[in-house]
Amino acid sequence: MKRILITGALGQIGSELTIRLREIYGNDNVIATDIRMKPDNAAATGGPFEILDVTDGKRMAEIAKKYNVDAVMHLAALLSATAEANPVFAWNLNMGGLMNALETAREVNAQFFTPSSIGAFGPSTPKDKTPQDTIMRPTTMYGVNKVSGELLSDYYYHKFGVDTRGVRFPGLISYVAPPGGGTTDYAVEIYYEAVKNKKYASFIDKGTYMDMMYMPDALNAIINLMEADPAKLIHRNSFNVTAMSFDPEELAAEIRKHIPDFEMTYDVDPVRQRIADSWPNSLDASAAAEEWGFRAEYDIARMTADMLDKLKEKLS
Ligand code: AKB
Repeated sequence: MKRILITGALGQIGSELTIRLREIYGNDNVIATDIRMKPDNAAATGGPFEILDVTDGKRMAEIAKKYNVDAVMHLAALLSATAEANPVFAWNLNMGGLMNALETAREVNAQFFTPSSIGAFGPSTPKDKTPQDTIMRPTTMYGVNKVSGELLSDYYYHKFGVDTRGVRFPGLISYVAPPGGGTTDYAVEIYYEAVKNKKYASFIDKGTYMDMMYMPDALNAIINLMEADPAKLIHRNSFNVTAMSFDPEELAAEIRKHIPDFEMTYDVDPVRQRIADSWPNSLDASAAAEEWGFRAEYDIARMTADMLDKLKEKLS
């Protein structure tokens, strides 16, 4: 990777990934794109930035050619709860955007990354230590998009030789840019509310276990996978990755170690609860560890201490 085009660069992952990649590869070698400019987002102002609606394949290819990119990182997508509320729009945006990004990578002969998700699994998937290769029959539009995306990426690899790579991300937790419209978002909101108000009403019920990961580990996973020796990759789209699995009660208990009077209540959202219930409790990430050395640094304790420190600073 020398010159990288990122779509959705001002979103939850992109806001931090763009900056990390600019540190590694140089400011001018990371081209951030998003559907709108956010002047207060450092990813938009610290290097090249272009407005791009990912459903416009012609413009995407033009930008890739203008900057002579050799890697495309396609992050722009609707998350699970938003996709469930707007399934047709989600199909058009998530799949249309992905097709355009794959076609762009094929046209300019670029390496390709796009994230899949724990949402690619469904109720008939084994729930605990979910294997890398297993039943994938998701019951959400987001999940249907993610499985289709994994298959399409494999298709572009086998049919056209595009160097496609991907990971199945769990819920991603960060203090920089908020997620929007996801099922795992409770695990981000809880920290903001703990710092601001010392209480939180969770829209996901106690006893609901989902995989999670702190953003620094997610960024390392993307960069290490993209730099991995292709000869060592048996799997490509996509690798199970995870750092921890917890339910809302366990997260609240961890927060109470720092904010003893933190109060947790429940106001369960049936739509997001149904989505969460269809996802695994915990993933087996051993294929990622074996094939490209994936390893997470942050567990729930280390992540919570860092999140609360950083948020106290940010919100003061
Ligand atoms: C979501 O909740 O939709 C995402 C995901 C797990 O893919 N955070």
